[in-house]
Amino acid sequence: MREIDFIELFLRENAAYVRNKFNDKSGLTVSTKAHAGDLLTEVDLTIQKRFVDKVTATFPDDIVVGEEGEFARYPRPGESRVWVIDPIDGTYNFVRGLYPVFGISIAFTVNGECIAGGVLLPMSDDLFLAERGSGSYHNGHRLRVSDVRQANEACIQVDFSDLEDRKALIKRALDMLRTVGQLRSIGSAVASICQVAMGEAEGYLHMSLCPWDYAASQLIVEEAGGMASRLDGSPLRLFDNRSGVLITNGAIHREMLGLITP
Ligand code: 2AM
Ligand code: CA
Repeated sequence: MREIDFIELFLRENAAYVRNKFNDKSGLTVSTKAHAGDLLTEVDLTIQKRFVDKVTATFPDDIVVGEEGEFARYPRPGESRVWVIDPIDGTYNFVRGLYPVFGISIAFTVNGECIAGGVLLPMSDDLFLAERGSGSYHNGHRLRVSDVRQANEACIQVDFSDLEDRKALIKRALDMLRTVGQLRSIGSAVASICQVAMGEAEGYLHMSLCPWDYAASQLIVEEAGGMASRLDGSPLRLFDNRSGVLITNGAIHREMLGLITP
């Protein structure tokens, strides 16, 4: 089975489970991780476990890394075919019922490069798929970033994940916050990045993302003509122990980098 088809099948098969859990949270187990706003639910764990089991059954030699538990690690030397899952991106939104926007994100990587990626927003049934070199699609329609060329006309999304992130954003991105046309914060990196791919927003800035937060959506936005980098403009790679992420429609990328303090 092709990896992109495997991703699509898994996302479609699990959408109803996540929707049902969102709609009936009675008895839902929720715990905290790094801080009070960093939540973990049984849904995150169940989706990740279902995915690991399915990869093991279909591609027995492949590796899975992901946000939760022992899977939250980088690939080791020699581990080349690696799947990267964020079972629920936007867990806080899921638990609180915000908007409601959250996504399942799955990337297939070879030697640290994403080859195929998929994001599903279960509540709105938005499915994003991309294969390297073949474009990206939203519910079957080809995606293209917007052609907005100036930051003061752009809609930029940020996330205020924890206190350190907020301090870093204020310290390094105040000029950006004061310049851009519109600012939004919806609490799901994958949803925000896919909005850039759709041309609905022009950029996404986060001071500290993990690889599973952007592995799939980076490919989706790049295949739609967008651009992704670290905050100093260097290439955005998956497993390099760095964390700042700037994703844009490409046209405003250089201006945005100039609005971020080194
Ligand atoms: P998550 O829901 O998978 O944890 C807004 O919080 C966005 O930033 C979400 O996509 C969230 O992903 C991500 N994020 C990254 N680090 C975070 C942290 N320490 N606390 C909360 N959210 C974090
Ligand atoms: Ca998550």
